[in-house]
Amino acid sequence: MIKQVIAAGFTALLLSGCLGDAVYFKGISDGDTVSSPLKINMGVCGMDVRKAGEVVEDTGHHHLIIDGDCIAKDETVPKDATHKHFGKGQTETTLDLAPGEHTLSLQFANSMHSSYGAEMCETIHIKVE
Ligand SMILES: [Cu+2]
Repeated sequence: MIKQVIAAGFTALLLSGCLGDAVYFKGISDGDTVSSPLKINMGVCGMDVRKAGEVVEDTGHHHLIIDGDCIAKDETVPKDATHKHFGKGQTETTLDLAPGEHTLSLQFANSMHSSYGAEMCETIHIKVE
């Protein structure tokens, strides 16, 4: 039984890139050296991507926070040059980043931009050449 659960977990991991509720950068890992413009693919497990507007449980949209931290649960994600909202349900984007070290946080939030908190956030540190 445990073997089947573990096997199912690995299958889910292979198919989706994560286990349980989480967000993740597809194809970029913490510590990577990258070039700009940088193509970003955003993934989510355990929730569905939905356009901003109507609040539906366990759905939301991605937010990219450039050189900033994840947003605490239930706080509204700010909207400015370093807090990008993907309220049309986008799962990919391209970023222009200055050379040097950067932090990227991927934050999932509901249709009213209310954060799902650290559980639905991933932060990576990258170096742009
Ligand atoms: Cu938003």
